[in-house]
Amino acid sequence: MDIIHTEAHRRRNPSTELYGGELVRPFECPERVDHILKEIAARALGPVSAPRDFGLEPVRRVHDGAYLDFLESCWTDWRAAGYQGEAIASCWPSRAMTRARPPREIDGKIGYYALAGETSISEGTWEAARASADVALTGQARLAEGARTAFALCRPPGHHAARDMFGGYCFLNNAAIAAQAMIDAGATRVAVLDVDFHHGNGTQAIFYDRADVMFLSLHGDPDEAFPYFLGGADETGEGAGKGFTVNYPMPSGTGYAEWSRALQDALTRLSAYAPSALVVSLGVDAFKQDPISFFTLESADFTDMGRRIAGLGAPTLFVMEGGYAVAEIGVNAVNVLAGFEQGPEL
Ligand code: SP5
Ligand code: ZN
Repeated sequence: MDIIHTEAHRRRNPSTELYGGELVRPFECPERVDHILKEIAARALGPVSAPRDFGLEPVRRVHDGAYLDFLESCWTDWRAAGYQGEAIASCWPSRAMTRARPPREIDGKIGYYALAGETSISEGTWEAARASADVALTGQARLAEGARTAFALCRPPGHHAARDMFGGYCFLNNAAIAAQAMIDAGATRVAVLDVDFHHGNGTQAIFYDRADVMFLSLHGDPDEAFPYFLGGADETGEGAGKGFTVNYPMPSGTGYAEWSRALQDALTRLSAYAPSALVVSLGVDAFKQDPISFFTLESADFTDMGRRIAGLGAPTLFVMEGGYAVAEIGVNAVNVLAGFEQGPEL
């Protein structure tokens, strides 16, 4: 399997995440990628190559221009304001305040564009986020050139990022950017299957009113898990997109028996949709030892997950998302990819 990776992800290395009222070292850290690369090498999964530079045009197909300007200038503006810490939002256009437009000043601007306060913006974040989108786009290009599958080792992750919002450790929605690039290259039906523990609120919102990109997500029930305000089973799309969003929220303690039944249902619906390409938002935070999640998947379950996804028979781009049990992230992610290559049980 072709693997796309760049060391530019290291430019995303914040020292703070707002967690439980404290500033802690972020769960989403550079070592995550080291562990994945180590496992890729140990199991000879395939060649690792660098991304191409696609520029901002394919990113603009998904994200708002003023939002991209904000991401690019945020760190400079924050430092210019005289702050010593990393850039964190502290005021939002809440339900009580409807003057929802980006203010000129950086504190207001970051609150306008933030969907969560845990994620700091730090030096190099924009550069790393751009490189991460290029990793996804390079994977998409491999599929367009005829590859059956590729692994975009994206970091930072993307699925929480909406058209003009960052948060949940995400800035640019790599999976959505790749899916849109597939459409722009002529595909008429693309699907995004999101197996990250958290609901892919950004991806859902981006494609909510469209029938050309189906979105299916298995995740912790938003009643008890981040991102809390999207991801219910009653969200099924709107307008032309009605019926093309499918959510499987599941409660605390969910194990693979129940999780895989949801996956099987998703795969049945996908099979009926018959996409010309599939993007898998590959988070491995459904793992039982994940420090911020509450499903109980075992490492071996990730292999089975990959095998089942292979059963669809669609050209498949895997895009890395979350997973915070850092020591096991390599085994769990590569298990999915190796399971996919192995193919379904006959
Ligand atoms: C890409 C991705 O996986 N993003 C996840 C972002 C989650 N950020 C919020 C974390 C809040 C954790 N609260 C967990 C409580 C555990 N006791
Ligand atoms: Zn996640």
